[in-house]
Amino acid sequence: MLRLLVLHGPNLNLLGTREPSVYGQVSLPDIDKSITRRSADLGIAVQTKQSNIEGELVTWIQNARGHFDGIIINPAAYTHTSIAIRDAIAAVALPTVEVHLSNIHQREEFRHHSFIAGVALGQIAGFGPTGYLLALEALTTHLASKTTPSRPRNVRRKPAALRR
Ligand code: CA2
Repeated sequence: MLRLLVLHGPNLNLLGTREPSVYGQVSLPDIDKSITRRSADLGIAVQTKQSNIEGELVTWIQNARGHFDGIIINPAAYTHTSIAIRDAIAAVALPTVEVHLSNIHQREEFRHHSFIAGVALGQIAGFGPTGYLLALEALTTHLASKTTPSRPRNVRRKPAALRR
């Protein structure tokens, strides 16, 4: 069974309590519940975690090696500042999808640059909490395509005429 780690960065624990015009009214526990529900439908295992501390996120990413097949992360404000989180993702070499609730490219200039995007499989931004579900689907499809057994490369098939 595929195992995915979902990480939420600083201040995302405030979702649903402040700034609803920017980040909506859905709380983080509600987002986590919908992630868990969709994972069950997809037949995968997920663990969700939130931290306001950069080093804690770095440690969780480092420890993911050997325990998870991929990572979904909303690094929140650390997206725009954290070379440490970027380096941790590059070091564990697990396929990672970057998620943002808002479309960071339509917002203030300082949110346009992501230190994470360059080491991520892809970025999903602007779809609100649905972005996490899109990331689950994308990462599951990506990982399934990597693990589907294929024919050994140097074994020749019989010519069609000789196959029965
Ligand atoms: O759009 C996103 O998901 C962000 O990662 C959210 C971050 C922001 O710094 C990024 O540029 C884009 C901010 C998360 C703060 O969440 C709050 C939620 C409720 C109230 C206040 C902050």
